[in-house]
Amino acid sequence: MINILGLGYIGLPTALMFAQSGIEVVGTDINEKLINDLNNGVLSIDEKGMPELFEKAQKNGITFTTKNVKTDTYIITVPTPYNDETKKINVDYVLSALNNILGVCENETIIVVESTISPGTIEKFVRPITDEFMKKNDKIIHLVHAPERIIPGNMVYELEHNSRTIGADNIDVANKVKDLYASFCKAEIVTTDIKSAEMSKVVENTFRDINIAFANELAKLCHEDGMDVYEIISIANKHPRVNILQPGPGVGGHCIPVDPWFLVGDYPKHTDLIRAAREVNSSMPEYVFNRIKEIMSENNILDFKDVGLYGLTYKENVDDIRESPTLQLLELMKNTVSDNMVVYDPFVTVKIHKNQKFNFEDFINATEFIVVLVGHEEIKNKFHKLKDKYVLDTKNIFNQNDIYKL
Ligand code: SAJ
Repeated sequence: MINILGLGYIGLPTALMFAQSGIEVVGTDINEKLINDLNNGVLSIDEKGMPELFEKAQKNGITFTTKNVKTDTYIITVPTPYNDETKKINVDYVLSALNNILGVCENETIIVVESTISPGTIEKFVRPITDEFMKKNDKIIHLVHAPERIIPGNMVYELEHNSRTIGADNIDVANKVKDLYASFCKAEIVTTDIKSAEMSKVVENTFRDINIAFANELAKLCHEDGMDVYEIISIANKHPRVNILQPGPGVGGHCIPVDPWFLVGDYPKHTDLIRAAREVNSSMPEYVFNRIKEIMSENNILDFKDVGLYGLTYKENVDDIRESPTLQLLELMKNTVSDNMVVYDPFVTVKIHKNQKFNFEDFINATEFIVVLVGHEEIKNKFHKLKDKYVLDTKNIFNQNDIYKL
């Protein structure tokens, strides 16, 4: 039986996937409401494939609880934020899950950390605790790091089809965990040591952050000199060894804007490029704000309440607002007249801004200048409703001539 600790964006789909494949699974989370909802058949993540997966997992007997469960295989999928000042990883949630496991686990237990952790985290923070526990209790604990790679928006598909990495101290344990993941993962599963697994995960997200930062920097300089950044990227990408990502209003979510900081925090002397990329991406909401003001003054729009921000989530067609560029933009405008802008997102039904609309028509009717910050399908399908409006399209989803771009 596997006990999965932390039923968020990664833990829940992973738990369901194991259960669907016929493995006995218990999902644990400290959030009582979440556990009650799951036990009552209410899913916390709205994504394609999830309802069907949930149904199959329920049929196979998955259970959810706030308690610690006695077993020999645990997977930790809790958040790993960073400390704002030092930029170093905050492992509090991982260590709290670990201590809960050690309170109940059996001999020869395997503890898999799936949460993204900076290189050396297991060695520095986890192993001292398990070593001490093994000495005192005469029980053996095997530590494993098995980072995930799934992208919100396409998680069910990617769980099955993306390659994975298993980092362990010896090949027997690595193979045991590999077999477990192979119950649902059809792609290659690579085995390595723990630190290489930790580092490769952080490197993947840092690579993407740097690539997006390059695109964002290009967007700024192209705008200054009247060049079309999208056309230039598209032409450059025809080179067989060039693949530049897309500029945008900033980088959100809780992976890409977080993981590079772990490296900056731990290796400050060697991370000039990584830090600069983070800074470029973090500067984008402010850049968008300046573009909004430029366009307002060009068109004699005087009142911020005539401006509408479309999209609050961190990217298209998901309901996750963590670290979203729009929230970063709203933070910049807080306590100024610009905070009178109107906001709307079809995926966000809770009130997070004083001038929020909950219906597309109300949003459109209330505004004269629409700033598209997220390329949800909804706005792509309703482009015709924007025909009498000024539009700043920060995601390059429209190709009409009179649309403003970054
Ligand atoms: N973005 C751009 N330009 C682009 C691509 C993305 O500005 O060309 C922005 C998005 O709008 C968003 C942010 O970047 O605000 C991040 O979105 P994303 O779709 O690039 O990635 P995430 O955060 O949803 O998921 C990432 C993925 N990592 C990589 O692609 C290397 C995913 O595979 C990881 O599993 C996930 O982080 C994670 O959990 O670490």
